[in-house]
Amino acid sequence: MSMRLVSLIGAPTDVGAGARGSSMGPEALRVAGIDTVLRAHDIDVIDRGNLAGPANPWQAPVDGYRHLSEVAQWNRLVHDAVHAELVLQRLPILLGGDHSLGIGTISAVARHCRETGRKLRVLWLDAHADFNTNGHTPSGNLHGMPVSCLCGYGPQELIEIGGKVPAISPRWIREIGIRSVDPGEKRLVQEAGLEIYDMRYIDEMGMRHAMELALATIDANTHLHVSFDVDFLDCEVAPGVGTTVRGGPTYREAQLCMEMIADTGALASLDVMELNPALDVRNRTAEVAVDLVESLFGKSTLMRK
Ligand SMILES: [Mn+2]
Repeated sequence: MSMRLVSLIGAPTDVGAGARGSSMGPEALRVAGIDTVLRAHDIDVIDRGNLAGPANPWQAPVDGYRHLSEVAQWNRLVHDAVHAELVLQRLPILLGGDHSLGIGTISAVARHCRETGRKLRVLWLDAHADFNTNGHTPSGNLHGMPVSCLCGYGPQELIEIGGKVPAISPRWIREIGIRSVDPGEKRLVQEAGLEIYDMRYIDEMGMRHAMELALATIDANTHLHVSFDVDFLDCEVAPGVGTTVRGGPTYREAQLCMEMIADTGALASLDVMELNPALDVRNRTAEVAVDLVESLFGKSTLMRK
C-alpha cells in the first residue's frame, strides 16, 4: 500500500545546472497548487518549506566538476530532510531544484531501505541518462551525473553521502524516456548494465510495454522511488526546463506512465526536478507537472479495479 502521508520539501537551487532558474521550481509547483491537488485525494500533506543551502557562485568547472562543494552541501541537506520524513513514515516529495539533488534523495531512500529490509526500485524519468563522469562530461554540470554518483562513480563528496558506496546498484534502476546520451556516457551505461527504455523503444513498443517491463518484479516489499525530471516530457508540453530535447513523451504517454506507476501501489518517494520558471510560459509546465503528480497519486478518469 502506498502511504497517504506526504511531506513536501523545497530545494531551491540550480547549483548543479547549466542554466539558472530551477532554483525557482519549488515555488512554481506550490503556485500550481501541488498541496491542494494532493489534499483533494485524501492525502495528509505537510509542506516543510524550503531547505536553505549555499548560493550559486556561477564558477567554471574544477577537475571536471562545477560547484562540487555547493552541490555536496545541498545534497547533504536533502539527504537528511528526506531520510527524516521516511523515518516518520511519510512519503517525501522533493521539489527541485536541479537533478543533482537526486543523489541526496535516493541515497536517503536507499539508506532507509537498508534499515527497514526493503527492496528498492528507482524509476528515472528523463530525457538524459544522467550517467556522466568528470572524464566524460562536456560541461562539468553535476545535474548530468547523479545516477553515476549513486552507482559509485564520482567524487568522494557525493558518492559517500548516505554512508554506503555505492548507494545503489544499477540493477535497481529503470530509465524511461531517454533521448540524449553523450558519446562517452553511452559506453558507461552499457558497462554498468543500466536498464534503459529510450524513446526509440517507446516509439516501437509503446509506453505501455515499456512500463510493464520497468515495473516488473515489484512486490509488496518494494519501495518505489520516482525521480521525475520535467525534461522527460516533450518540450511542446513542457517548455519550462533548461535542457529541452525534442521528441519526448506526449501528454497522453506521460499520463499513462504515471497511472501505471500509481497502479502498483508501491510509490513511496518522489522527486520533481528541473522545473525552470524563468523559461516557462505562464507557469504552464508547473501545472502539467502537478497534473502528472496527481495521476501518480491515483487520479484516474474512471474507477478502476
Ligand atoms: Mn535529469
